[in-house]
Amino acid sequence: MARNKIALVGSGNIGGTLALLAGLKELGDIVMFDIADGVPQGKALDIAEASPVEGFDAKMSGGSDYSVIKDADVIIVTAGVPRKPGMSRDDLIGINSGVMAQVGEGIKKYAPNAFVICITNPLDAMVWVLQQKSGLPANKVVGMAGVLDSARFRYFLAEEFNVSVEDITAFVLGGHGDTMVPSVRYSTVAGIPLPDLVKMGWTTQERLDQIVQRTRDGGAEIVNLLKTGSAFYAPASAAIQMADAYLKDKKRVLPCAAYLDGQYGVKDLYVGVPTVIGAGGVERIVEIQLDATEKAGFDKSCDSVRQLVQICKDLDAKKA
Ligand code: A3D
Repeated sequence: MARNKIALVGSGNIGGTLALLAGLKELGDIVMFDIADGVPQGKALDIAEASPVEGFDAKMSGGSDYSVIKDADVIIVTAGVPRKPGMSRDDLIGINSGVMAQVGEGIKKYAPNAFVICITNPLDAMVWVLQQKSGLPANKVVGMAGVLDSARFRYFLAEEFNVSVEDITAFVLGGHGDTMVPSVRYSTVAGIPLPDLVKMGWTTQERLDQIVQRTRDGGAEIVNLLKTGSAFYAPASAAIQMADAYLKDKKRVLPCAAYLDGQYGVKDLYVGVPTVIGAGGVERIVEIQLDATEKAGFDKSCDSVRQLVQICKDLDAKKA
């Protein structure tokens, strides 16, 4: 059986980490692409040279021509620019929407059967552009944000309760930005919902509110520490989990930026919701009953994503 082919479009900080993780997990052969000629080739060779030590078999290659992504099974897109301190994700829209248009064309031409995971920010708007420009079915184009946001939430909760990160499930809805909606009542420690843990005296509502806010600001916290770019280890881990779910048909229930066509009362928008990911791509959108506060937060988040998508449409119309 031939190995799967994983194409990484963008070979910067996240792209390099993706290649290493995909190699270590033996997800398939990996091809890296970037406009900065030499970088994808150099990183691919460097990681290939780690394979005898780490004990994994995967072909690693790189290039600057879209033909290298030909017939990829999975494509993970990080091409574009990241944030610097003082910038919001939305400040990236002018440059990155143009990049998504190019990447979409490349995917349409060379890998129309791929499962595409977008990471480039501002995420929910960029994955919308990527789906439009690639012409791939909406269930095969998805955005990574929820797995990362909920991982951050889980990590902060594990620290608060002094329990294993593995025993915490966390649930985050909405766009990847300041308006994201971490759901307290659907997040648990070994099945015990957070509001019950407050009643049990494990934490206070005030502490939980602080953790929710820290989760919302999780990206900015790293940007302010690094000063030269944004988070890359955890974002790469999150996208690899999604790729793994698709390649192994695991039917994982993962929060992703998925295309909504009426679910949650939203149409023609990518936004973070729980999904089932398996060999069919996004196989199902899990529609939970939102309470009034969650619904208000979710609607506000959708409005801000809608505004960004409109900016992308206006930029595209100007170019045409
Ligand atoms: P960085 O290390 O700068 O890598 C980006 C790469 O894209 C660079 O190597 C560039 O040369 C390359 N590139 C630029 N333009 C093009 C193009 N037209 N075609 C192909 N390649 C191109 O950034 P990074 O890896 O740290 O981050 C990549 C993206 O992910 C940024 O937009 C970040 O904002 C975003 N990001 C998203 C999350 C989410 O949770 C959604 C988290 C962290 C970062």
